[in-house]
Amino acid sequence: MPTTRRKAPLGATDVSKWRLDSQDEGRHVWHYAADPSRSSTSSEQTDEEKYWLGLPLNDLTYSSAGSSSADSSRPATPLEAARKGFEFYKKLQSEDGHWAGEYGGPLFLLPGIVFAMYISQTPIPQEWKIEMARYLTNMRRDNGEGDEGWGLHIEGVSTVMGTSLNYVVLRILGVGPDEPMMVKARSTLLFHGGAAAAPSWAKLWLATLNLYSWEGTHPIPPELWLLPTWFPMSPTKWWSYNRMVVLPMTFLSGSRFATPLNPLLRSLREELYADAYDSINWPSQRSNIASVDLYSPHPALLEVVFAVSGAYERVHSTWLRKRALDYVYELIKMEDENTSYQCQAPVNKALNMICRWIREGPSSDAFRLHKAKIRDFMWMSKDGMMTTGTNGSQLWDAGFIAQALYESGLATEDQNKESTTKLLSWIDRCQIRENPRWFGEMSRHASKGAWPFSTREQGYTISDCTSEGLKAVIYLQSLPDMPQLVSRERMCDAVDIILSLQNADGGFAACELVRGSTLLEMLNPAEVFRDIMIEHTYPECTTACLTALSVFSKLHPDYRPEDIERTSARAISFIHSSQRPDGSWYGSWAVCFTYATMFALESLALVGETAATSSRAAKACEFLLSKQIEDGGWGESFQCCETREYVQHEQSQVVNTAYAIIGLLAAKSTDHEAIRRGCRLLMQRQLDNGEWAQEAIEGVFNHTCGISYPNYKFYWSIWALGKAQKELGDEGW
Ligand code: LAN
Repeated sequence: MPTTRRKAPLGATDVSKWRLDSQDEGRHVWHYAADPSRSSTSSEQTDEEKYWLGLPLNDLTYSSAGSSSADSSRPATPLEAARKGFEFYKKLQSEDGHWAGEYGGPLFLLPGIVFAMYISQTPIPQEWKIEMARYLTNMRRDNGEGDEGWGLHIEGVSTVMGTSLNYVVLRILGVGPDEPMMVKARSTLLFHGGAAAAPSWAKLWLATLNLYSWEGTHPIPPELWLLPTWFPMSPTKWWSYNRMVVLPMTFLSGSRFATPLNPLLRSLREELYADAYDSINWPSQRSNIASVDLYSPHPALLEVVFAVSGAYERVHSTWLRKRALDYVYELIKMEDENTSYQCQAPVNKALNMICRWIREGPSSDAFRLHKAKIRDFMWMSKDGMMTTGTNGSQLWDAGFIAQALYESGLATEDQNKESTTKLLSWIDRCQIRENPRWFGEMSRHASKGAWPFSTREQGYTISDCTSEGLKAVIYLQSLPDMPQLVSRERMCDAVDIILSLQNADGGFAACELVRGSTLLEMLNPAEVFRDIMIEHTYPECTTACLTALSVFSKLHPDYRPEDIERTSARAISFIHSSQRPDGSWYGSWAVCFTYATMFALESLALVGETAATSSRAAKACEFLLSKQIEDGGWGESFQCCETREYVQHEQSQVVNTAYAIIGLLAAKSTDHEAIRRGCRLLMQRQLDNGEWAQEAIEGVFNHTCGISYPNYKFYWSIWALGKAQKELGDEGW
């Protein structure tokens, strides 16, 4: 991660004045004390707020770095360390029972929000401007020539996409072109070919801002949406995140909307390019993508499709275009209404907001409602203000914390009762009770009974979130004196959803069934990502579904027993078939092999396949053991996700170590000493106050983009430590 705490050109706000509202069903809304309409800002900052802002906690016993801890005695056993870890972590729990968190990492999300506000002339609050500029100042790379801009994500090298978009953001926020960091960023940009060589998503944003000619982009015709749903290329068969982003993109591309020029934009036209703007041969830029950005080059078939769409654009019927744009607009409206204007993720949130503004204007209800939900994506951190990957990771974190507490035994300890009861009640309220209003029209998978990744309001079904939510509820409700909040009927609804999500190969994808052919990946136009055209099946999601079905059927053996048995058997064969020759599994949603291997080993353990009984589990254990390093830990580099090969991180990582321990325990590995060494590393890394410090970025999507899961260091460590002592005994630590 880039060095933080640099001097930012617009300065900094007083961080002690920031407050987080997180009581409204887990919505996260940061606001600044200077706003007189908020009365709560006069209250003292909570530990939750202080922690995420990087300030010392209220009880200084729990403040990290340099504080004199009252309880600086080192825990003697893993369970003591887990208990101490949770004593700290409990302080960060929101009043309503969930844990908030900084869900940042990608560096192409803040630009979308800022551009949407700029284009629609929505004032950006001054404290946001200051803190956004501070964030980008802190996240800028500074590694010499060619790497002094911004990457795709906070740990990635400078790219044309990251640098061009964030440079424009800073100029909009009021940073001048002569600031030293802007001069450096510009030279990085020009070194890689200037904004002319931007990837297609960045080209589209720049064209919308009138900083790129639409002639320089491959047209994405809105008529795509008029294709019949049985047609192999129909967007209804795509991965839903891709589908929902391309939807407003076709609206903008099909209408060639460009914000009117003004002096700032005119100046940017000069700053972003190596050549004079008017001299650029735009059509020849369409497939010009800087090599530093290029992860998925355009397949030959895509170039053919682009040639056809380019030709079509020249001859298209205005009548059909109008019909297509009207239909696309209807779909945009439905996505907005289905998600109460949260949208599926901030990319389509920002694009939809612009489309609504173009059609209905600034004073429309739709635009007003959109504006009100921007705040859900703006997270204030110690480094400044960022845009988050979704409106948070609330349910995902809540589900794992519950299981970590249950499996470590901490859930039954008296001092944690209040915390676990609140957690259960939050997870209960987060379950989605109905399908969204426009669910058929939007080709959505059913969501009644599902749990989402973030909040119930956002409302998209996710297979593994449904499963983790269900397991968490069943575990917590099994504890003495816990209220029985989620009924059998509601658990059955969740099970119906899980069963409906299995694919032909036995595996589970993220949001929906795999609908399209893998050949559609040959049409992936987003050069910076891979495997985004259709859903794919994953060992992580499959394990979550399988284990949830198993935990549920122990509680309610009479509900759909044959279906559950058949589904589970097929899921296991997916886990078998996705194992790699070296014994590992590749992880798509976190870094990387240790993560997926942990999940897969849990699946195998369910059907009795452990190191002693199954060559598959034994091979997986060998793989894990071969990656343990001298200090007892495990550490994977982010490069694993990109190269799909194991690359050692320079340093062991708390989260990888925890995954490996949990995996080895699930497989009943007989190498107890390796597990103990892993635990000792986790204990050494624990600070005197019980917390663990932030290490490398934990998450990933689409193989290239890092995304932060800062809560992982807490609950995976607590889980691994607690489980290790439970299984290996109290002695010998
Ligand atoms: C997520 C975050 C959570 C993640 C898990 C639950 C961890 C995973 O097991 C299933 C897939 C899922 C739900 C997931 C899918 C893609 C998301 C939504 C993200 C990585 C968070 C951000 C990302 C989204 C697509 C970002 C916007 C970028 C685009 C390419 C549209």
